[in-house]
Amino acid sequence: MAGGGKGSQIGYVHRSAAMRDGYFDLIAGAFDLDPGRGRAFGVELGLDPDRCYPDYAAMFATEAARPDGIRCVTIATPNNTHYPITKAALQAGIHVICEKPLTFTTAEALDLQAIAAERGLVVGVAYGYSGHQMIEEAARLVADGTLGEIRIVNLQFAHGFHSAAVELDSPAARWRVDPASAGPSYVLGDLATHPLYIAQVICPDLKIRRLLCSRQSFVASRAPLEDNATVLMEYDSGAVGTCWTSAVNAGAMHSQKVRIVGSRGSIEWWDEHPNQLRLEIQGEPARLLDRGMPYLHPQSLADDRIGAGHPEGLFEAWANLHYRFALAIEAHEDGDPARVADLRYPGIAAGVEGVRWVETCVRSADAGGIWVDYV
Ligand code: INS
Repeated sequence: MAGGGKGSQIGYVHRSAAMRDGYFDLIAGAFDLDPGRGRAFGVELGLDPDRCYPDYAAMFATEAARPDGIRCVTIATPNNTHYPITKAALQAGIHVICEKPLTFTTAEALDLQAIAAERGLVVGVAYGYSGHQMIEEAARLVADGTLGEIRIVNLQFAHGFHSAAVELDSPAARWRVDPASAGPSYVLGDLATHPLYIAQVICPDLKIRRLLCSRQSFVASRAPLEDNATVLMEYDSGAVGTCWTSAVNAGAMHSQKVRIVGSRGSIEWWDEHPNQLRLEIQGEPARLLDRGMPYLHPQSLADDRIGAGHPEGLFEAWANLHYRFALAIEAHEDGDPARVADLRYPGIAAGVEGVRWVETCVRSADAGGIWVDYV
């Protein structure tokens, strides 16, 4: 593991999800910019002190030379380090599971994609919510035509936790609003890429043709990084989309919602109630589909862990993705990546797409909120 040490918002979720099904073990880490604190953290987790490294470069060099060295690294660091750490890992022959957004620029993301392809390595991206069972069900309902032709994609990830300048007291918030560590955006990259990827999973045939973005910094000290943004999208098929993302939606919890509207009906998923999917067919009573129930598509039940009625949550969603990352890694190591061609997981292509989308949104917003082609 690189990053994810003391004070990290997400390190614990990464570790728990990776180890849930026994496919991964935590055996080495460069957990912190402060080597002493990183080492203490690793020892507390039960690691061999010799495998708690001062930095990622030392970890990759030493581990690559060990017969029992790490085969995969989780990167849970601020955004500005994703590109160099992922690149160094791939060059050392190590698979990667990286936080989003994958890089600052599309060019960097494409560079990683080329290296991963050349070396036959997996890069998984932590779009964790996409591992929820009901996202799979949503994808099946669109694929089997239940909704009819898709017309409207309505995305939202708008929490209220940063309605005031909490970054003054919170290191986890501070780097997110600093362009040096966060990159060209705050909420577009940090939040909106989650529902964006979910929409890609549910509607894989929709390709964005052009988009328009308007972004604001309601807490002025965050400028040029936005804490609120609205995006309009047009797809090749004639469908349209919107995405509202915010960290200043005062009073709201996560408010991550995905609504897909077709010519016959709509589905809606909300991450605060991830075990349910609302299905509304025009002219019929609305239905609330529940995780684990036999009326779901067999593929949606494939990941079922504890049967219907018991709430599953973020850890299970992330664990589902880690299970798929593990299958993908095995297939690549066997030299047979085609074996997992149908496996649905956020890989390098999803990482590239997220970065491309953010970059295009920023280009549109900074030109005054104009339509720009999505290329
Ligand atoms: C959000 C949320 C997301 C995470 C973001 C974070 O509060 O928890 O899941 O990806 O980085 O800022």
